[in-house]
Amino acid sequence: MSRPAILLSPDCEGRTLQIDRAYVEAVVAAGGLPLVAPYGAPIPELLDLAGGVVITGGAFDIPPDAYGAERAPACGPLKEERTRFEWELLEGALSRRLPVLGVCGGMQLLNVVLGGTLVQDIPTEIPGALPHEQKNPKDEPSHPIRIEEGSLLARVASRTGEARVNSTHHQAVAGLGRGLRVSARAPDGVVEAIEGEDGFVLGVQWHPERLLASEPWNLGVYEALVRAAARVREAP
Ligand SMILES: [Mn+2]
Repeated sequence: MSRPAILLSPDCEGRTLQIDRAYVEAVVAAGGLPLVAPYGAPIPELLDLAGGVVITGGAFDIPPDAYGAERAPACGPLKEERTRFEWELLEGALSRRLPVLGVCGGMQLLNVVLGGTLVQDIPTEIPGALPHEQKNPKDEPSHPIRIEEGSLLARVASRTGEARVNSTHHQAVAGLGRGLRVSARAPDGVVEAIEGEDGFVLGVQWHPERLLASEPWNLGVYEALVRAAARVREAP
């Protein structure tokens, strides 16, 4: 069986598009074929090739007007071209019922595209929250989460209850988007994973691709995406 293609959304710095190789390595390790989806390429034709899509994370925030909020002083920098591209890619993937994984900011975008809202800055909006911007290296875990029994996440991670994840975000899911449910939270209540009701639609607030060595259950997240993508490509 050939490897199903998994589209990865890149980051941009000026006119340069770039991707953390951890995403590429995780998709390859999971049996998929990673393809970087460049801004400016026709999205419908990219999606014709794809078995699944990963919306990646980055050091930027989603424009608050996308979810009907005033921009708070603590909201971070925006990358509006990137958000527009990822929004269209995500909407296209969801409308085709392609498997989708949103990572970190990609999970937040998944929520917003489906009509949900965000916490613009955890430290100023959630007093007493855990540190969600870890100081230790990203390939180590920093805080626990609790995974909901019976969730898609529990199946793909092969575990329920407590697990440890990395954390490099200052925003979080607030109001849930249409058809989404929470599948993991941190001990302070911050939403750490969301998922759709059917098909493979999963958002994780941490970076599973950076934890393959220290918390190997995270490979299961990418393996489940690739298995779902293989089923899409084999469907008549
Ligand atoms: Mn976190």
